[in-house]
This record gives sequence, structure tokens and C-alpha cells, in this order.
Amino acid sequence: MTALPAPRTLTSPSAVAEVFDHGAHVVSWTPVGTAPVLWMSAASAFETGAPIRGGVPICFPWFGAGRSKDCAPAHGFARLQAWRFLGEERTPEAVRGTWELAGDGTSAGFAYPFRATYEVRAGASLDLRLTVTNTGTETFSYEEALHTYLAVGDVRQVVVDGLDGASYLDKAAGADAGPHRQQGPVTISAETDRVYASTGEVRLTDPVWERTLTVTKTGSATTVVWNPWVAKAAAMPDFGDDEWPGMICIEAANALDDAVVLAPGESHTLGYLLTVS
Ligand code: TA6
Repeated sequence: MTALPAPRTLTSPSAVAEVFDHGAHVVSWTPVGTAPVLWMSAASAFETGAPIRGGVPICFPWFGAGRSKDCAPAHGFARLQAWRFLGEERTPEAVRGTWELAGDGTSAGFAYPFRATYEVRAGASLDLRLTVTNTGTETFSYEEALHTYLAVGDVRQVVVDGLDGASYLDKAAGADAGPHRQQGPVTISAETDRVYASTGEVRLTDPVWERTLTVTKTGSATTVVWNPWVAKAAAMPDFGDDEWPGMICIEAANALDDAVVLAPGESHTLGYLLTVS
């Protein structure tokens, strides 16, 4: 493995963001006047062939180990490949960078031609759009996620609203997978790894840093909420043992039964809009 080239910086009057071509990986977004909104492990690798632990990993063309539960690498190959930077466009308030990843049908575990484009619009809000196009002659299905790591003052004090009544699968170690139904807000008091069937907006209230982070999704039928807690954090070499209180993942996805199906020539866009108030 070799060290990554420096990330690209998207600077606007409203915010600064950094994005590696490796995985088209947004590693930071800091609106003017606020603390960084995305979390990054101090132990993360920044090397070819390794995932980055923080920011917004792109999970494609499967989530976790995939529906067959035997796909590797975890969360697909998109976050491990160099995406082609297509350029940036400026508006008075924001800057948008665009990346592309194309598959010729020989990608390990996904033998279908595809084209993925990823738009990162960084301004007072962070607007992410992942569009996948079937460029081949056969219908295919895929899972995807924008696996966003949010920085919080203390995960044990955050309150996550917007998932009340949603059914979910529980992937935490030793948990009854379910399905379960969310009762009221989500709070974190143990390892939390839940795959919700939900299209709705999610609001995270952080009383320590006195801010609310709002996630508005488009084209996403699945919302994932994850905090590794003590044991799982300690088991990950690229995650500091004492870092888990400072983060929570709120992910826009299409996973399991919500996998996307594309006929030849069809496209689908997964959108993730993050705002701070
Ligand atoms: O999105 C939650 C999750 O699927 C967890 O199960 C945990 O594995 C997390 O993703 C991180 O996965 P990674 O492959 O990046 O270590």
C-alpha cells in the first residue's frame, strides 16, 4: 500500500471541504463558524487499498458483506478505488466537485458494466449525490450507502428523531436481529447497529455541542444508525479505543430488500443533504 495523494479542497465563502479521489471520499466539511461536522478517526489509514475511517465512505455495490453475506471487501470496492475527478463548478455560496467511477463488467463480485458519478456540493449545507447507471445489456441490482460519520460532543447524550415507528434489523453483537419497531427517539447506550426501513428526515440533537444536524435523504429507502461502543471500537485497528463517544453514523442507504434494480440504460440517484443549526 502507498500513501494517498493529498485530498482536493473545495473552498467557498460558506465552508471548506476536503475530498480524496480515493473512494471519492469526503473526509471533512466545516461550514464557516462551526466546528467540523464530519468525524475522522485519528487512527485512520490514508493508503491505497485501505478504507478511510471517518467522513463519508461510499458503500457500493454491496453493503457490509452483501445480501449473500460472503461479499468482500466489506461495503464493496468503490471506497477502495481511485475515482476520476471531473472538475468543479462554483456558485456564490458553494462549490461542487464531481467524480466518476466506471466498471467494465469485470469488477470482482459485480460482473456488470456500470458508471457511477458522485457530486459533492459543499456550502452552508453538504449535498451529496451518488448516481449509478447501468451501461450494460443485463439488468443488475446493487446495494449502496453514504456511510456518514457525524462528529458529536458525547454520543451518550445525543437524541435522534425521525425514525419513530420505523421497522429495523438489529446487527449489534448478540442482539435479536428482529425485525423490531422503533419506539420514540433513538438514544445510544450500547453498541448500536440498526438498519431501518425509512425514507424520512433524521434530526440529531447534540446538547454538548449545542447543535442539531439534519439529514434529508432522496432515493434512499434505508437508514443505518451505528455506534461501535467500547468492545467493537477496541477491536478495530483504525479506530481509537477512546474515540467512540465522539461519533455516530447516520447513513443513507439502499440495502437488503431495498437493493436498487436497474435495467440497461437506467440510472438511480441516492441523495444525502446535511445541514447544521
Ligand atoms: O454501517 C454500519 C456497519 O455495517 C457496521 O456493521 C460496521 O461494520 C460499520 O458498518 C463499519 O464497517 P467497516 O467495513 O467500515 O469497518
